[in-house]
Amino acid sequence: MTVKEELIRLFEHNRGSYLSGAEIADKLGCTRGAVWKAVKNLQNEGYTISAVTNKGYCLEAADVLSAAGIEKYLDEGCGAKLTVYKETDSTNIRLRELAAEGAEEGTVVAAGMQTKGRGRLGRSFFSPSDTGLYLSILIRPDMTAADAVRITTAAAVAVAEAAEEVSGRRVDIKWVNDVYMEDRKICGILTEASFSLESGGLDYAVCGIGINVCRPEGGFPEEIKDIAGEVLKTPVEDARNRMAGLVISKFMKYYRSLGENTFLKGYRQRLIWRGEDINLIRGSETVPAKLIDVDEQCRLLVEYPDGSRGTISSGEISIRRRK
Ligand code: BT5
Repeated sequence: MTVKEELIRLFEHNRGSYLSGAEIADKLGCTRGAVWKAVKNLQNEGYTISAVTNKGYCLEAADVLSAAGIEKYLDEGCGAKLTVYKETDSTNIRLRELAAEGAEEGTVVAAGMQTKGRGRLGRSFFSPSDTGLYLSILIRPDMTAADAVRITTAAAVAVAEAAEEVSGRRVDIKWVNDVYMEDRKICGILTEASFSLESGGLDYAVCGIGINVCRPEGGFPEEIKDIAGEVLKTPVEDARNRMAGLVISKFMKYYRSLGENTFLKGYRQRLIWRGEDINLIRGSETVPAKLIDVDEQCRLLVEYPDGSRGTISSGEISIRRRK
């Protein structure tokens, strides 16, 4: 670990308290000059560190995403191995590379900003700096392609619970991969999987989660200004690290009991538009239906205008409420 990484860990565990340069140098086994240099580096990365003569250095309230910051909120034994970037193209792309190189289950790539955030079907996911949280979790489950939808649905429940805990507000889930608050999308989930040609089973899956924790400065761009929302109306200290720690811990908990569908109750409780008229949209085709529920396989249960019922697998279908 570099002096800078050790220093941020020390600061994170002593938030709000002053530590003298000599004390830090002693704890980290380096020179005071090296401490000063590391402090400067952290300040350049966006950490607010005050330096006061005769008192030392202090990490002020800040919301900078970091491995040490996230670790504070991880459940013991959750088994996550974190790599955190200030900025990257897409955490899913980064993690898929690591997965192909043999990275272990529980490897997580998180970023404070993405330049090529991806949604489903080639759509993009707006991923500005400072206000959003973008993370991907690697798992290597023994499951078939049909069962892989549970990964996305379990992640949606993990995000919903975390957002409720941090904001105190109610969260809804729109089948299959969107998380909503007050009719606005606060999170999208994209699970990308790689299958083994020999077994036909899953080799690995990368579950990518993008959350608008706060409102971006200047608001959301025109294309999504009527759709997107944020978890927190007013910023809360350390919100992104806390959200990240909670989401990862909750997801890993649900993942460990994926076969027992322990997340399904939480998914159904938050399922949006139950009993309402919706349109099922596949490409240019639109089919009217009523949303009934999700079944044990996380397929959408719908009723058509002629009274017949059907189940829809996630695939390439989107749903919209009929006004
Ligand atoms: C998703 O796709 O919502 C999945 C988004 C997954 C993003 C995460 S971030 C970490 C990881 N790395 C990645 O590169 N991706 C994952 P979809 O259901 O296709 O929705 C995309 C649509 O949501 C867009 O076409 C917009 O209409 C809308 N949208 C885009 N950015 C948004 C945002 N920040 N908040 C709310 N809605 C957004």
